[in-house]
Amino acid sequence: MQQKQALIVVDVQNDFCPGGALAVRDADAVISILNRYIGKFSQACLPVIATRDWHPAKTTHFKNFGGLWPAHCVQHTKGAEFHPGLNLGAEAIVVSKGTAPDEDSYSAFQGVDSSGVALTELLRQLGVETLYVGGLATDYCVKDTVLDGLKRGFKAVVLGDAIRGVDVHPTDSRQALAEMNDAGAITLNTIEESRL
Ligand code: VGL
Ligand code: ZN
Repeated sequence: MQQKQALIVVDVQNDFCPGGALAVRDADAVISILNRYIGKFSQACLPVIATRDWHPAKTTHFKNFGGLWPAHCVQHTKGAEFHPGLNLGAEAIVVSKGTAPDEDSYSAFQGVDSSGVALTELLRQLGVETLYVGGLATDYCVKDTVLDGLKRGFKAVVLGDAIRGVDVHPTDSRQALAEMNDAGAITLNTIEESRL
């Protein structure tokens, strides 16, 4: 595997998985695929970054306070925990986003690590050039993270079979993938993984 790559596992949290407050259909199907990528990246000593939606109980992101969504991924709740099936090693870097009560953004580039370092800064410090992005949800956080990454000069590879979308409208995920590809992201499916 070439160097200067990082894996970004987006928001694989209980609330986005079956039974969660904002469950994404078939979300748990991404877990075993992402576990294999996590294994590959860890083995190659390449960074693994796990993002999480990390909201306060009151935020303009939630329906009750003027936003779009039912309450989800509230800080320190079970719903905000990573799915127990996700094998994040101790070396995984956790990036939290959506933490401000007036924040209604989706991109992981709005997030910070446990020391408050922003994602762009982290990636630059690690010498990362290419982002491999999978997780939830295709039409929100995955999309905005990939588009933001491209804007900031990173190359982006979308892990095509390791993403699932909310699909408020049935074609949202398909459109999101098309938008990411139009902006310059490549899609990789595990069948083609031998390229890594
Ligand atoms: C997300 C909806 C609401 C996401 C976060 O991470 O894709 N989607 N909050
Ligand atoms: Zn959210």
